Amino acid sequence: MHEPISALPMGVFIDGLTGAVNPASGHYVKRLSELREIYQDKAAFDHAVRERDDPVTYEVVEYRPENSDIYFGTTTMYPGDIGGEFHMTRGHFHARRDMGEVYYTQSGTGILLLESRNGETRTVEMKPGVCAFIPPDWAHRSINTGTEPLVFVWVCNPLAGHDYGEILKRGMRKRVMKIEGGVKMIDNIAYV
Ligand code: M6P
Ligand code: ZN
Repeated sequence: MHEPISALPMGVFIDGLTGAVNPASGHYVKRLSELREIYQDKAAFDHAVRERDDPVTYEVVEYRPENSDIYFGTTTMYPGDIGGEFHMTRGHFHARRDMGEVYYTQSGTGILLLESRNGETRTVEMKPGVCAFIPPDWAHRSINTGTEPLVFVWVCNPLAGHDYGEILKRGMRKRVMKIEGGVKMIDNIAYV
C-alpha cells in the first residue's frame, strides 16, 4: 500500500490534530494488549484489555525517503490510563548511541520522560509549540497526561534504530500517574 519514497525535495502534509501524514511510507498501530510489560498494575491492564476491547493506545506514521540521513513522522497517543498510569510508548534508547531525536508537539498535552544511561531522570513538557531535544544516549518515552490525543512530529536519523531491551527489562525509574485528578511522578518500585 505504501510506495518507496525517493530522496527528492517534497512538502509533506501533516495534520497536527490527527497525526495524518501524506504521503507516507509506513504506518503501525499499538494496541494495548501488546504493551503488558510496561504497565505496573497487571490486573488493571488485563481488565482494560478485556473490557475496553483492546484499544489502540498509539500509532505511528512515517515519511522515510530512501538513502537519506533524515526521516520523520508523527506519533498519535490516545488518552487514557491503566490503573492510574497514563498511556505511554514503550520507550527506547537508540541502537546508535551517537544519535538523538527531535519531538515537536502539535496538539494535546503530555510528558516526555528521559533517562540517561546512569539513571538520571529529566522531563520535558509536551504541549503545542514545544520542540523537545532528545540528546544522544538518553532513553525516551512519551506519556499522554491529557484528555485529548497527544500528537507530535519526530525527526531522526534512520540509522539510529530502536533499542527496547533495557527499558523492557528493567523499566524506567519513574512512572507518571493520575493521582487525585492530578499528574504525579512517582518512583517505579519494580525498577531493578
Ligand atoms: C516516536 C519515535 C518513534 C517511536 C515512537 C513510539 O514517534 O521515537 O521512533 O517508535 O515514538 O515509541 P516506542 O517505539 O518507544 O514505542
Ligand atoms: Zn527515539
